[in-house]
Amino acid sequence: MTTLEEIRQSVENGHYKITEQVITQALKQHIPAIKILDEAMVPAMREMGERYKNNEADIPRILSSARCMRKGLDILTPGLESERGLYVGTIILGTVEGDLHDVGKNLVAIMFRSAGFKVIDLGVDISEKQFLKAVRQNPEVSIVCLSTLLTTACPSMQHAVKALRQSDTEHRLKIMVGGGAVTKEFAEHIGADAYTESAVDAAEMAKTFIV
Ligand code: B12
Repeated sequence: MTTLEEIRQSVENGHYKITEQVITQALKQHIPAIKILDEAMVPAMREMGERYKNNEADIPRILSSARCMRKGLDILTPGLESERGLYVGTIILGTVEGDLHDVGKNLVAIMFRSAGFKVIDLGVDISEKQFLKAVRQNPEVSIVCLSTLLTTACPSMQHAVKALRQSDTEHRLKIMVGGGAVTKEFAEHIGADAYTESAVDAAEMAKTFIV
């Protein structure tokens, strides 16, 4: 089994100590952090998502895999950050009110950081008021990213986007949305500037917003 396959399997099995060990080993073998993320960790989490959907994995199992992702990302972050270029800009990021999912959001944070952005990560269950406050307190922010995996939290996303637009009288903000519950059509409908399916594409797209 290759090192990447071992990482993938450890995330699927939910063994975070093994994930940490094998990732450390992979970095010693000079496997790029981005490759470890894209080719082992993200596919493993996707696979667990599929299994959960088909009732082949229960919640404790999913949480173990999510913990592997978190622990693994902690080790990968310095590598991803050193693969980046110069400072590009600042973004605010959060999962919208009513939604506690954070694996995808954390990946978005990592991808933006590795693309050279400073990321102000507000966390999960973030209300429109909290987004607005963060924008007010951080005048250097040019992009706000909202995430949701729950269709029941889509109205919160819509309200937050509307409130951000209304408060942005100088038109300095770009709003990006994503997460499993979001589609391109929904993003257009609520007036977001961009939607991408993956975190890697999100950071690439964001760069095009920065002149
Ligand atoms: C892990 C998980 C959980 C964990 C969350 C742990 C954690 N810390 O995040 C736990 C067990 C806690 C959980 C709870 C619940 N969950 Co859940 N969960 C999942 C699961 C299996 C995987 C999600 C995940 O981490 N995916 C991997 C990441 C990498 O993918 P991602 O988040 O989509 O992110 C990628 C992109 O979307 C994108 N992206 C993400 N955010 C953003 C933002 C921007 C701006 C951009 C551009 C891109 C972007 O980048 C990422 C990487 O490329 C999914 C199933 C699935 N197929 O997704 C269900 C799922 C999301 N959960 C679901 C549900 C219903 C729930 C519960 C309501 C269950 C319940 N009855 O209690 C609760 C809700 C709790 C709450 N209030 O939030 C449903 C949602 C259905 C729907 N459409 O509304 C799903 C789809 C399962 C299902 N098929 O039914 N869940």
